[in-house]
Amino acid sequence: MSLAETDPVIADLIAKETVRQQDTLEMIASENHASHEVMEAQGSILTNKYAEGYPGKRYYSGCGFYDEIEQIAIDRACQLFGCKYANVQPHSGANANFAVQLALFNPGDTFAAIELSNGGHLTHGSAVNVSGKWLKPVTYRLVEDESRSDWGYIDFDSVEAVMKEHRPKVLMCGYSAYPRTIDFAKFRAIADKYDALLWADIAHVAGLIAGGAHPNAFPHCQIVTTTTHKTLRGPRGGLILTDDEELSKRFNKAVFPGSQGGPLMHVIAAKAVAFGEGLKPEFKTYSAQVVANAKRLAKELIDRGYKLASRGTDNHLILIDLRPVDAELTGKTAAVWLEQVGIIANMNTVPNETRSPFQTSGIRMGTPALTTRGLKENDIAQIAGIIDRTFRSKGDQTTLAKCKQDVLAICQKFPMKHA
Ligand code: DSN
Repeated sequence: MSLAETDPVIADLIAKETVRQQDTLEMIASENHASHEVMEAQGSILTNKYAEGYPGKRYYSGCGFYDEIEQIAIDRACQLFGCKYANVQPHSGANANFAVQLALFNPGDTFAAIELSNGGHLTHGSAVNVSGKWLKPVTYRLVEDESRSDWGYIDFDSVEAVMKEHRPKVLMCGYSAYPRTIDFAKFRAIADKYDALLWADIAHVAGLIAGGAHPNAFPHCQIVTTTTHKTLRGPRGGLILTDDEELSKRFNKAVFPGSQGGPLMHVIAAKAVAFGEGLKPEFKTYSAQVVANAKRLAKELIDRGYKLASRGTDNHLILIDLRPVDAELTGKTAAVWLEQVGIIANMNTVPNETRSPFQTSGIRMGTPALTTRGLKENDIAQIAGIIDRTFRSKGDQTTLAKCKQDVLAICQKFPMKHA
């Protein structure tokens, strides 16, 4: 029996979502289209088994094939990122970060990370997350002075200042909305100076690192966490990496039994498949194209009068400040208009933000998913034109309808391969 026969309601919603993905341009910087093979592993019978523990050390019988699968995932992750130890069990990036915090800190301990409004993540010390409730984050910032050529880049003076003042035991780098290359070596020099461990959350750039389009976090960082579904294009999940045997043992304990129960073995198999894809030469081509596409998007929008955080991008994403083009247009409204025309993106705060995080003056956009569909620079230039017409439409329905037709034509030209 098929799902369509046994549960037509859910089957119908999946079918509708497939059409939605096919007929829209996915520009949320943290999303991608996983391969059919990744989804095949994720949708397999491996979901049936409990396998608490680690390869060779399980609590339940019948885990022989699961040991092999998990070990392959671990080995491929280590090969992909050039490190010695991997825990492939975190259910998400947030779970990976929580496990690292559980392993390293006692309640009330201090760690340094970027301010959330400057491109960080909830798990990097937000007051509404356990990392901010139980720990004491101290924060550094981006360069705020717009007369400087490095405006919008990491302000390493503020990194050094926060380390000097608070002497936290961990310095975190890695961001959710930072369009520039992360200088891991520079961070390590500061961490070493203040006897801190360096932890990179590479969730956004993991695929670029795997494909050689962004410098590697190793050997500079002692701790690396990531998601597996963004630029890395795997199943939704998390990963912890290190070169340090002692730390790896602590992380393993913190994942299980510290914070998770049975591993999602179907997802771990899908991670193994994705890491295998990441090791192929085609993934290098893909990662380079993601960056080339983002750079072209940045150029086209700057040429049309938009202000971009840090004035451009080195990676897969851009942050558009809408204020110079339309002082009244909020990120929230712009995202609604974009969705109306079939372009999916999210509102985002921008440097020197004047609005609340629920309205914002900016939009974050990325190119990982479009690149998976096969779009290249000239296609991106065409999309930049549509984005510009959408933002300048003042919500005029005739203009938006025309933009939607143009989006649909692009979607039909580049069908989603994995549907
Ligand atoms: N929600 C993710 C993002 O969009 O960047 C971060 O986890």
